Amino acid sequence: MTSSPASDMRKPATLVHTSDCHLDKTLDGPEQQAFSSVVDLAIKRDADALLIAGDLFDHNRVKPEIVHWVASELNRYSGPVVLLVGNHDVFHESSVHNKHDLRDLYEHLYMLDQPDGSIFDLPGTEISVWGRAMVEHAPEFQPLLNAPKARPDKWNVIAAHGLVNAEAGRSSPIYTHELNELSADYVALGHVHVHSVVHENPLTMYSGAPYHWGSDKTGCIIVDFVPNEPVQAEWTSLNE
Ligand SMILES: [Mn+2]
Repeated sequence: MTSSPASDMRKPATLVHTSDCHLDKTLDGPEQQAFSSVVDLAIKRDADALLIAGDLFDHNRVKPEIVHWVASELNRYSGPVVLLVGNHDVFHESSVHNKHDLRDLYEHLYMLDQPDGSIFDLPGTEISVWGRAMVEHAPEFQPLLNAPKARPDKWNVIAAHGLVNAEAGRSSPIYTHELNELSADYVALGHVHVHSVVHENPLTMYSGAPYHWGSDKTGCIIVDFVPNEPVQAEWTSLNE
């Protein structure tokens, strides 16, 4: 969609998309086990990158042990990891991400930390990820505002944490008309804990949480970018 088939020189790439991990309380809790399974899947599928679309942490008082544990898990993978914040770990002054900067603990971490948006071209791959850091979960925060145009030499991914087609007054709204206007190969959403396909063009999905209480349906999304083919994104169970 971002270039004509004849000129598509991009190398194939695989991205693992997760969100809403809500790591918080204890080591060896179900949230931790599910996060480990996501890392296992990224390793097994030899993914070029891992994207966490917000709410990696459940709150801003997360103990340093949890943050160090996350870094040790990411080190098992060792590829580029893109981190967007969500409403549970918003990027304000007392954010968990200001107290414990994962970038100090994991050298391949790319943090979308700019409220007006930032973009990373991930090394070793042609995947590029843009997203806006949430500072306040409020109706004024528009996760997709001023998203950049896709570049033909990149797999253009947009990451956003918010609520699709929210009623007026809800926080961090994402609207269908905005999705229609995006130019991207894939839009990776977080916030809703159950996986869904939100939009077809560009392909837009909530990954769902790797674990959420009361459900045995835990998983994440594997996105395959192949030149001259539609983007393939498939929700994959972590229970197998
Ligand atoms: Mn959220």
